[in-house]
Amino acid sequence: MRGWKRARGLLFWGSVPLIPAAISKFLKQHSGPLTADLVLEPGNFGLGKVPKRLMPAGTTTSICGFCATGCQLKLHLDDEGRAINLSPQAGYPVNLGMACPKGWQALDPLDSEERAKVPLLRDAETGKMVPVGWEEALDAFVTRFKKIGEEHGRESVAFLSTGQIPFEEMAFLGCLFKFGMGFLHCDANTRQCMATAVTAYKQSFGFDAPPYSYADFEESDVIVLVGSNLCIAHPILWQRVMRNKRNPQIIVIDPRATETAQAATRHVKLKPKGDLPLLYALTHCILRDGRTDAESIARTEGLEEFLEFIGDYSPESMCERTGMSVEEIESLARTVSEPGKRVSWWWTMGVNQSYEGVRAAQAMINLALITGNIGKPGTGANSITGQCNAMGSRLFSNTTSLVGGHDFAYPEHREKVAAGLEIPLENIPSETSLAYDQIIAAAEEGKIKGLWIIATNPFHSWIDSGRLEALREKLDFLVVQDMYHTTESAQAADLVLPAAGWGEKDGCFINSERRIGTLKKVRPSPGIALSDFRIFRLIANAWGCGDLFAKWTDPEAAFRILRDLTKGRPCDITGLEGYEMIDRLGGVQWPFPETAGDGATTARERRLFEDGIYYTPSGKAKILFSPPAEMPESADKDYPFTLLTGRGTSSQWHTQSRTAKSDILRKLYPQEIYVEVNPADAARLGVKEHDPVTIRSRRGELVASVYIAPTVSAGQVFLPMHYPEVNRLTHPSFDPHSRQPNYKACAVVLEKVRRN
Ligand SMILES: Nc1nc2c(c(=O)[nH]1)N[C@H]1C(S)=C(S)[C@@H](COP(=O)(O)OP(=O)(O)OC[C@H]3O[C@@H](n4cnc5c(=O)[nH]c(N)nc54)[C@H](O)[C@@H]3O)O[C@H]1N2
Ligand SMILES: Nc1nc2c(c(=O)[nH]1)N[C@H]1C(S)=C(S)[C@@H](COP(=O)(O)OP(=O)(O)OC[C@H]3O[C@@H](n4cnc5c(=O)[nH]c(N)nc54)[C@H](O)[C@@H]3O)O[C@H]1N2
Ligand code: SF4
Ligand SMILES: [Mo]
Repeated sequence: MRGWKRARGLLFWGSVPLIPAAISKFLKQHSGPLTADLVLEPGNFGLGKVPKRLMPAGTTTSICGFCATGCQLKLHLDDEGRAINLSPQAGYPVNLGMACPKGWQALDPLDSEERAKVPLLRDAETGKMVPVGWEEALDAFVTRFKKIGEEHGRESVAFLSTGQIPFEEMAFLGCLFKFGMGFLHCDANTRQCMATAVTAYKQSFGFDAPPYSYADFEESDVIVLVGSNLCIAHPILWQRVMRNKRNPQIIVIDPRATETAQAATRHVKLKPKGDLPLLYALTHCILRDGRTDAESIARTEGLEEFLEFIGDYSPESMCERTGMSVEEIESLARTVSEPGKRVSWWWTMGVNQSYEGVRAAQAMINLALITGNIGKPGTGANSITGQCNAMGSRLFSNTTSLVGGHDFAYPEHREKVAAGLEIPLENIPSETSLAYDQIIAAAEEGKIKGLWIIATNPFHSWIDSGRLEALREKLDFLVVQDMYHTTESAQAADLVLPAAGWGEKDGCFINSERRIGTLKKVRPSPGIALSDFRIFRLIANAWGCGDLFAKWTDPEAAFRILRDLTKGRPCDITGLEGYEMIDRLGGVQWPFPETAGDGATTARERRLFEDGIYYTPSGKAKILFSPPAEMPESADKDYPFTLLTGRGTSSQWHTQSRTAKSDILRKLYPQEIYVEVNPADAARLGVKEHDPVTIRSRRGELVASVYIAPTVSAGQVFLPMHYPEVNRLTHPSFDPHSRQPNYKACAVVLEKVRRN
């Protein structure tokens, strides 16, 4: 039997796309719930057609599947409804007809030969990955994970997922895993990325609510970008800054002279992790000089304690920690508190990826609150999200928060969600999951024995990634569900589930400014790859809990279930009928309650807190702070350089599984790993441009080509995260409140590679 199945798998492998006769034979041989589910999704078998509704006059639209800017792309379709080309959508309120190189080339990664086209299962005897059909794959999935669960309990299987699939899929996964399969621990790569902002907002505002709209970039007098390289990471948001007609001051706070810093009006070359000391010193000056807004302060609580605390943070005492002079700090403090000026604070990974990111983010929130820069045009304490659906994951993934902007800890939330989903209340745990790093640690300790990885590539992207390879040996069963079978994580798997990618499925993303937009299926997925949504349906049925999710028939049905769950929450979107309405309105920012009415539908860009009412029980924002801590691993005699990491070019995306598949994008970035080295350091080390150097940390080493540039200060080096070696060096330290990894600073040593 096994041989037959394997042969069938091989048939699929070798003959993709399948001929219709082979498909119908396959379907006939495999009737029952599995087949019914496969049939539900026309177009999955290579030759299917895209539903007619997606083809108005030969074009349709989709939100880009890379960054959280959320540009809308116009897809040009052939007679069969397949996208053959695309262009940025003119008139969409986000990108106004623009797109960056990744957006323009978004179709390229779909055609790669490295696509996972059939499930692959590791053969116990040979250790090789063998193509199998869906039934065998599902059988292995269910048998192996059930066995682990039965032997070791509900804490022994975990999943790690993503901010890059539609939220309907994220919600299905989170609900299936916790309420259907009955496991507890799950997290996503949003922990690597947004956990700090989530925690900061939740604690300060009472809900994870980025308050701004992109229009604020254009309406601000002083734009402060902290640890944010917009020109590379959010190029279209930089274009929005460039549209600002108020002649704004643009201040970039970053240890590196990034592309954005070079284009700004002022670059504050901060010492790595000098953010919290600097922000407190600025606050000290502003409070000392009374450059505050009484009305806004009246809407806060905790100021008295803060006043006492901030006395210790004079600019004089913070020079050492920030690398700045008293004059520089005083002048910056005046600029960000100029009466009558609209000041907006924006931050990204330079802040979030830190051992004290939450407090640094809250230090900006505090500054906005005390200077009255919130709830008004051109203001805000604004976290820019990273992945296309990071915000969707925050509201709907059912990992850290209970689906729909709820909390696992509150009985009334659990009751509401149980009723809304029509599932037994006892299926909803009151405990929260372990965070990502705790899941990894539990796997290392042998407590977690089964791991399911969906749309993320931690064997490349996780901090101190060398640990994952060692951990691999400890896992009884590792499942990776990805578009490609060649990612570092997929290659480590026991079972690879082939997933459809962006462009091959429907659903919604939520961008940085809380705007919900739709994506469309405009391509069949290759081989027998299925959308993640369909894979979760198949797993639900195979696991025996399909009945619980009977109403989750397709993404839009799931959307409606999720929409109804948000009723009465800050993220209430009950005013949305469905996908067609979202498209008609040009994307819709949450909240959008039933009561929003037509007035709200015409207000295309909305910010929160215009009424000064926050989501805390008192309605007031909380001022939160704690003393800055020491860097977990700073440069020393043996490891004299501070290693910074981040995005390299606008054409590279994370672990490069997608962007490396585009011929055009590949021409736009360096193929080999390079390290930015200050000219003085290069001279001292005796290295020239393009010389190979070994970079070693206490955890691992790599060889990179030298790129001599004054963009980094002496004593610092920068490595782009897109090369798999980089995270072998990073130091596994975490913010205590958000458990976000501290990717951006650790100690390394550089040595010239001696040629024989
Ligand atoms: N082209 C491209 N665009 C992307 C992505 C991509 O992979 N490629 N990824 C997307 C995702 S998921 C994310 S999260 C965003 C990330 O967007 P960004 O956060 O803007 O990008 P990074 O380069 O990771 O980090 C920003 C800056 O933080 C600086 N930094 C390092 N340490 C410190 C510090 O201690 N303090 C301060 N103030 N700054 C510091 C770095 O020098 C770097 O220039 O980009 C999104 N957009
Ligand atoms: N040193 C260092 N490390 C970092 C960072 C840093 O600044 N420095 N940044 C961190 C940040 S902010 C982030 S967000 C992470 C990103 O880290 P990852 O999430 O690991 O990176 P990606 O390459 O985006 O991985 C996404 C995976 O999902 C697959 N995929 C894409 N679409 C789909 C789909 O629709 N379905 C399925 N099933 N699979 C799909 C892709 O092929 C890819 O393998 O990296 C983190 N790592
Ligand atoms: S800026 Fe972001 S959303 Fe816009 S096209 Fe580029 S990657 Fe896509
Ligand atoms: Mo991210």
